[in-house]
Amino acid sequence: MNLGAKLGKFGKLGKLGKVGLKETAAALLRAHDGPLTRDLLQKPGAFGLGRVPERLLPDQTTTMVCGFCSTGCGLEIHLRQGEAINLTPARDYPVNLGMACPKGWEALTPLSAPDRATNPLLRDARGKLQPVAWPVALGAFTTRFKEIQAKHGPAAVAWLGSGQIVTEELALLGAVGKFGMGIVHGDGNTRQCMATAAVAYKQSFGFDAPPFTYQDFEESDVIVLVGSNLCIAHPIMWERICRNRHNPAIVVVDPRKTETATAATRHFAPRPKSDLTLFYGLAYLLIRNNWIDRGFIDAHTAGFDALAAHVSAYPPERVAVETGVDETALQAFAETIHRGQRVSFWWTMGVNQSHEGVRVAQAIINLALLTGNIGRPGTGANSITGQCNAMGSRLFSNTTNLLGGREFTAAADRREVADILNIPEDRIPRQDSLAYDQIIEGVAAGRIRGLWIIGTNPAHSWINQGHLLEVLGRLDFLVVQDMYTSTETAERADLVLPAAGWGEKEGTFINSERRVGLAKKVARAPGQALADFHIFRLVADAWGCGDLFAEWKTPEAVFQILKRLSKGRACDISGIADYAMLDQAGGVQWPFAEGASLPTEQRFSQRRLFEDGRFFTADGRARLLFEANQALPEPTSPEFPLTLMTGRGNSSQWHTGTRTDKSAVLRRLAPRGDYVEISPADAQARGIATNDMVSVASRRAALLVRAFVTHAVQPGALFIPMHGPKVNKLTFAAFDPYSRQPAYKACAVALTRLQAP
Ligand SMILES: Nc1nc2c(c(=O)[nH]1)N[C@H]1C(S)=C(S)[C@@H](COP(=O)(O)OP(=O)(O)OC[C@H]3O[C@@H](n4cnc5c(=O)[nH]c(N)nc54)[C@H](O)[C@@H]3O)O[C@H]1N2
Ligand SMILES: Nc1nc2c(c(=O)[nH]1)N[C@H]1C(S)=C(S)[C@@H](COP(=O)(O)OP(=O)(O)OC[C@H]3O[C@@H](n4cnc5c(=O)[nH]c(N)nc54)[C@H](O)[C@@H]3O)O[C@H]1N2
Ligand code: SF4
Ligand SMILES: [Mo]
Repeated sequence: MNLGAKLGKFGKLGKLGKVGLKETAAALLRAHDGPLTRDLLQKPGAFGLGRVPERLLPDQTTTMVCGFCSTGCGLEIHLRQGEAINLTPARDYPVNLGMACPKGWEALTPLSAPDRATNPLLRDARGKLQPVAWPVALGAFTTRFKEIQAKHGPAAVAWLGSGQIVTEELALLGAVGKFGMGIVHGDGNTRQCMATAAVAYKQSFGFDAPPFTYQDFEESDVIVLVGSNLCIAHPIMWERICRNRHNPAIVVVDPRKTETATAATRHFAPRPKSDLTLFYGLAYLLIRNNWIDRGFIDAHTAGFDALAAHVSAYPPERVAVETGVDETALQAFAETIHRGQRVSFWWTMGVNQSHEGVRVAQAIINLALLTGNIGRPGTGANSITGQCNAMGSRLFSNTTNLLGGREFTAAADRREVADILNIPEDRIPRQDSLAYDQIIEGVAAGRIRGLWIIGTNPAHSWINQGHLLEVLGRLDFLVVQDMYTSTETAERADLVLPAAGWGEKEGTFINSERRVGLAKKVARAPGQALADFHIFRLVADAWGCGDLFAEWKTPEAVFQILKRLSKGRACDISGIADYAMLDQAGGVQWPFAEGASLPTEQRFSQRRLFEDGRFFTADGRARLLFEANQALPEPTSPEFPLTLMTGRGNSSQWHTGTRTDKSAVLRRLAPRGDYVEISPADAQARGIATNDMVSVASRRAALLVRAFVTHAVQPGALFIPMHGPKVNKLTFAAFDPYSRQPAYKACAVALTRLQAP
């Protein structure tokens, strides 16, 4: 089918005219991939465009994965003269089957925003950010960071990365940072998001391995969603549930009556942060009624007797008092699980962002293990991921673990990586990185003086913002590498490095179901902005360690390195030949070892883990793990009597809004300004009506927002979306002790109506 005919299918696109091969070739000539390192330093300005992959030539429509959430939908990008002009959801892609949410539909718009970073910016003597040429920027980067390291030791420079850049970039950053520049501490925004699930899986299953495939949404007869507002945060996963033909019971566990709870068949609304008690209470009932799978437990798990003893202290009477879920409801919940033939448990931030999140996640994992609901279609203890490449960052960012899920502290692992990468072993740190919050505290204490922030906006998104802003101000040198100059974090930088974004560069993302998908370059980055990949290569060269990474020339070359790093491990991707194979297959789920084959039709390309009941622990058994409840870090008090929860507000706003706020369509779909959800009881007690201006105050700050009185929240609780820039002024910096993930979803606040002037 020629381009005109192909695009003609989409009414929205209108008439495109003919795109001649000549014009395309000219576009290809204008765009080049060139050796972007030393050449570039000598010839600034002659770079930046990357290669338009040749496979785009024949039909001018190409499929690539979305760069917002972890669903990883396939989008068909329609090109004219080598550049994207529009997109439509891919119908054959096994993830989304022709669907996309508003962010996906609008994914190209943020690329042309006027506040794109087009030049490196360096703060001058008068404190103003001024455009500079790349060589000057790289000079400042290396001089300042090297000075800091020389004076205060290598660990005095740290980085914070992102689950929103491609795996190849994450691996290059991790390798250049730790093996090249001698940086000891690097972490990323995946800590805010997935650390709890990663640690829970590692402890329970022996590897950070979400077991499911999206087809499980369609195969289950009972679907339990915990702390997950799937309808707005992962709308296409919700669409997959809507395709389920087994008339499933859909059970939502969320203190709020969310969009998802409203669409469910049953909603349990426990008090905020009472999940651990609730799930131990369910385990109690399942065990007491003998609604468990003894055969599975004996063959494939360890720790049953101890768990049974532990949960015996959680009878329904206690659970009802502590959670607010009454005994009849609890009994019904247990029965629903028992009756299900294929029960799947799914969780997201309502679980991960908690002071005891790891144990809550494991309490959910325990329910799946106790009832043998794992390794079969429609089952599983399934953590839903957040960002498009949180899974890539969990495996290959060289931050929380050594490349490929290895240990920095294990000599054998270090040797293996040194051999695979052909680098001296003593370049590999022998210690774990500090976690994000510990890096921030390192800055506060003066141990960390230089910080390099890539693809994340902590000045908006980090917990207890007042403290963070104060701490950022103490840095000797702050480098921010972002697509935009206007982010709250970039505005505080000493040096801004302009980055290309999704759509302007190549590489792979790993989605929630472990599917490696391809992102492509379909647009030119503006001005002198460069792909993060090229920035990292330039940094390596400027630093003087470029030779160590001679093999890491292009994203696809790095993909080949990732294959070697994964070989023989749980996350084996050595069977994926190259990008072309990913492209043709509609992504490939790990593990996919050398020699494995794929079904011919993309949509049958589905795999789940643990079908043989063997887990990644040494003895092959999953661990049943548990612990006593921990006190809420900031309980309510007479002065601050309400619990504030935060999270996603709607399907068209993405986090700190740097991208989604640039689309007029998405702005239209989102509410204007900050608001707080208040229960009718709490509103009435304070004389508050919808649209009144109210103050929500915590011990740290007060926020003025619009009131939204709704039955969605229970008395005693409030909810404010995370998209407003000041929400985190209120939040209390508490962390899960094992995952060090911030507990964004509970702090004590007071609510008052502002008097009319
Ligand atoms: N539109 C949109 N989609 C997104 C994102 C976005 O910014 N915008 N971000 C992406 C990312 S990175 C992530 S991590 C995901 C997050 O996806 P979700 O985790 O689904 O989103 P949240 O709104 O943060 O939290 C989910 C729910 O947890 C509930 N909750 C709060 N406290 C508790 C509790 O104690 N127990 C229980 N059981 N529930 C509780 C909240 O009421 C909320 O409804 O979304 C992804 N998708
Ligand atoms: N109160 C509260 N706070 C929260 C949460 C909550 O539920 N409540 N949720 C937390 C969670 S789960 C998450 S994931 C975080 C997200 O927090 P952030 O990571 O701070 O949020 P984003 O807005 O996605 O920021 C990504 C930044 O990277 C830039 N960027 C995008 N693509 C690229 C690229 O390719 N290269 C480079 N160099 N830059 C790029 C964007 O412009 C943006 O500035 O927020 C956390 N904060
Ligand atoms: S659901 Fe997620 S991956 Fe799919 S289109 Fe929306 S933002 Fe993109
Ligand atoms: Mo997230």
